Order: sequence, then C-alpha cells, then structure tokens
Amino acid sequence: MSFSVGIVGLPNVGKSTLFKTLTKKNVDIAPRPFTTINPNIGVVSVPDERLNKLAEIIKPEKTTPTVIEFVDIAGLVKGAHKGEGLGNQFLAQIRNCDAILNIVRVFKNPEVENVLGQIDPEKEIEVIRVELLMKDLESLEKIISRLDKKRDKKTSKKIEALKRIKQGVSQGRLISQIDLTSEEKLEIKEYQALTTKPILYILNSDNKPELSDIKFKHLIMNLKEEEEILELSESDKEELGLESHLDKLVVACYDILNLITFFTITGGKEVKAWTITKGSNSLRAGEAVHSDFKDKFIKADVIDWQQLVLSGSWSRAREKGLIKTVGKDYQVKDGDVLEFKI
Ligand SMILES: Nc1nc2c(ncn2[C@@H]2O[C@H](COP(=O)(O)OP(=O)(O)OP(=O)(O)O)[C@@H](O)[C@H]2O)c(=O)[nH]1
Ligand SMILES: [Mg+2]
Repeated sequence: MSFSVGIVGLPNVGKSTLFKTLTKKNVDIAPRPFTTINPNIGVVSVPDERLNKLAEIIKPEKTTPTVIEFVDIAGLVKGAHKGEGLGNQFLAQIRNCDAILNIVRVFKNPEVENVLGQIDPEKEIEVIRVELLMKDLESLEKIISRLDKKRDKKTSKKIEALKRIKQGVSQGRLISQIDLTSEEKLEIKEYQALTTKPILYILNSDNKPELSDIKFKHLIMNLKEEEEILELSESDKEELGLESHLDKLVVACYDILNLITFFTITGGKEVKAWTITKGSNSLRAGEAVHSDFKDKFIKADVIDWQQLVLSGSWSRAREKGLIKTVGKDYQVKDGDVLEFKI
C-alpha cells in the first residue's frame, strides 16, 4: 500500500523546487506564478536506519525501502474554489492525496513575484485553509442535497452526520479538528474531504531557522538551498558546512500520516520495509505484502527488529525463544519483523 502527500501552496512559493529535490525529477521551476499546471508525481524512499542494520546481519540479495508518493500541485490562490487562478480542478487533485504539505513563503527574493505582494506567512496559511474549507463546504452541500432526494432511513442518518460536519466547516473548522463520533468519521471517509487530511506546514526561508510563532505543526526549511545541496559532493557539503534536511521532512510526512513500518526478510533473500496505518493487525500487514492473502493467512512469526539484530540471525533468535508465533489479530508494532505462513 502506498501513501501520497500533496504539495500545496500559493504560486511561486517553492513547491516544484521541493518536489525536484525530493524525487530528483527534472520539473519546471521558474520565478513566475503558475509554472506548474499539470501535477508532477514521483515516489521517494523513506530513509530508515533499521533497514540497513537488518541488512547487515541478514545479508540479503536485495534491500528495499518503503516509499511515499509526492504530488506537486499547481499553485492555489484566493477564490480557487470558485475557479480563480488555475481554478477548481487543482483542489480536486488534493482529494487523491492522504496528507497535505503546505509550502509557505518566507524567503524574500524580489525577482520571484509574490502573489500576496508581501511576505505574510499567516495570511498565506489562512488563504489556503479557506480554499480547502470552501471546497469541502461546496462538496458537502452537493452530497447532502443529492442524498436528500432519495431520503430513507439509512440516508437520513447519513445526512444528519454530514450536516453536523458541514456546520463545523462553515464555522471555519477543518474537519480534522471537529470532534466527530466514530460513526461520523466513517460517514465522511468515503468522500475524501480535503480538510480531513493531516497538514504539515513548511516555512520556506532563506535565513537559518528564524523563530516562528506559527501555531501549527511546521518545519522551517530553505528549499533553494536544498536544491543546491543536491548538486554538491560529500566533501563540498562538509567544507561549506551544509547539510540536507530532506530526510527529516520525509520522516515528518510519515509521521503525520500515522504510519508504522514493519519489515519482511523472505527467508533471507530480501529485506524489505512496508508501510501500514498504526493499529493494523497482522492480517492487514499480510495483505500489504500479498494482495491475495485474505483467505490464506494462517499465522506469522514476529520479532522486534532490534532483538533480531542483537541476536545476529533468525535462527539464533529462534533458539533464544525470541520469535513469537501470532495469529490474524496480532496488532503490528512499529519495527516488527514478520514472516508470514500460508
Ligand atoms: N530565494 C529563494 N528562492 C526560492 C526558494 N525556493 C524557491 N525559490 C525560487 O522561487 C521560484 C519559484 O519556485 P517554484 O519551485 O517554481 O515554485 P512553485 O511553488 O512550484 O510555483 P508554481 O508552480 O508557479 O505554483 C524559482 O525561481 C525558485 O528558484 C527559496 O527558498 N529561496
Ligand atoms: Mg511549480
């Protein structure tokens, strides 16, 4: 299963610069608004020291990290939900993503047009937030009126849940911030509403970490510098005292998506990292590995990655009694190594 993160923000804030740096794909980057029109899509390996440590003892033919997909979306402006700028379809592209990375401009460079006219991170955050909310409001209204036309007992309940959510949205609350019952959460899920998705803010700044009083979860990065670092050799980086923070960003995305990693070793042939949502059981994990697993799953052997590394090998871990056999309902933990039995 692969998860995707949409790179969102006003035009000219550095979205494609980040995308290029993350995915190493050559995309259009220019100091004019709306350079990106069609979305750029690419996958990025999730850095994980545990995978390397496991590979050192298992010595597999192949080591495969898990990946996250990034989507570089066209710039949004105020009124995008009504078709302003490049319009509405770009908001819709966010729907297919699992999380939002909102790039916010803090760098000044006068050669790069600023659509707000001045640096104002709080206002930028607000503009994007409002567009996401307005789009959700519009979708909810449409869904509710559609359901209203064929009202029966089942849809009545659904309509009530959606109306309550709509009320929160019209008061300016992101759906993720509204206190929903698990039933309401289930009702809204199928519509992939934009503001149900977790958001991480990237303050794109030319200066080394300035203090920021932004109250949302954020990272301060210099994306232009990240792009330049990409071109440097290890020794150049050391000499210039430059260090990339991209790994930190990828890990932070993983974090807001509420994901955990488990590993498989396929009898020693391939050490591979996999992604599942926190709280998943071993059957779900098995399905991530083999899509046709549902009826075949019998049991799984499991050990924490560190215990396996400390044991030195699978067979020694087994001798020490560290490998447990579990059924379908075992709740997978971050860092588990699983060997499925079918
Ligand atoms: N000084 C400075 N310039 C930057 C930084 N990040 C991006 N830029 C420049 O800003 C311009 C726009 O960058 P892009 O990455 O194309 O921005 P975008 O958000 O993808 O823009 P659109 O696709 O038009 O929405 C380019 O000239 C970049 O080199 C930064 O951190 N500092
Ligand atoms: Mg772009």
